Amino acid sequence: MSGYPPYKGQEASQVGAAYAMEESDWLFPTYRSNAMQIARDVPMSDVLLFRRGFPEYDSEHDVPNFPQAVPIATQIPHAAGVGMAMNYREEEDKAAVCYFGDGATSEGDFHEGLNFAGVFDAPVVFFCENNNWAISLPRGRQTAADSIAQRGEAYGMMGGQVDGNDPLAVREFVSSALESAREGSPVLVESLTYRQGAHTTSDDPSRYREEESDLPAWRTRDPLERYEEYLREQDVVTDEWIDTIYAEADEELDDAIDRAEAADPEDVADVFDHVYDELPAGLAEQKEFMRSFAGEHDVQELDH
Ligand SMILES: Cc1ncc(C[n+]2csc(CCOP(=O)(O)OP(=O)(O)O)c2C)c(N)n1
Ligand SMILES: [Mg+2]
Repeated sequence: MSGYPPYKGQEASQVGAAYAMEESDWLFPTYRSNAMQIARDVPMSDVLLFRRGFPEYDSEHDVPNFPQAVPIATQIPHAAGVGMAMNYREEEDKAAVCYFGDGATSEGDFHEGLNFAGVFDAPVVFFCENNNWAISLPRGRQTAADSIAQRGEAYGMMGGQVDGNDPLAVREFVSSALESAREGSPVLVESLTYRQGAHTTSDDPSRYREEESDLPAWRTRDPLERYEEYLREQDVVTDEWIDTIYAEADEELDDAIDRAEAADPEDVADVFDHVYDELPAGLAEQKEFMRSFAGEHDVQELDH
């Protein structure tokens, strides 16, 4: 894979939000929201294959998930536009959840998307997963505003914060936000969580984040451990059940890795497709060059 963005610590936030959605609602994911996509029926092997350069979601699942956005915040105006389209088409039962990070809120697309959604009553929940980091930039340097949620007010929409390490709280909060969105009032949700791992597998957080900083406190609030403890206290799970779940998850993951590794490498010249209906002459030439270059060289070399 060219690199992988982990989401350890953000599982509850993502799965809680995904479970608040109806199957027919649209999800606008990013490279980070893989737990959300898996909860929305995207096979784990597809998530891994995407990182190997394969087009997304070839498998037969028809849950309305947009392709994941890698350019920061570009999905926000897309979600506003899809929400407006739902209004034009009088699809009153539908809504969209647009996922993005704290860093995305400093992009122009954030402001344009929320502004359109506010003016045109788009049925969209803007789900900002504030994991406290945008690569090496901490949340405190991202905005001088006290919260991200309060920025919703500037666009005439309700904004609210939720404990992103509590799956039940997130589910509850996003459910009511979706209800409001379906009635024509979009909502900005700020899910408070923490990126426990590196930004991606090519990042080294020890270069900008002290191990002793706020990490230990957030680790004690790890959503998986906390929820497991809660379920145990409620006496709704047994040790045996938990062991089975972990064993099944391991097996599922092994299978996904096997599938992802078994696929032949993609044609590197594919990067030229899917932008233009008809490739302009200059790009067609470059595509041919890329093909013959790849034929003469080890494809792996091109990864660098
Ligand atoms: C338009 C654009 N600018 C810069 C980048 C490089 N980049 C990749 S991830 C990232 C930080 C995003 O942080 P955040 O929105 O908080 O999302 P997170 O990675 O924490 O999920 C940046 C700047 C990009 N992908 N797209
Ligand atoms: Mg972030």
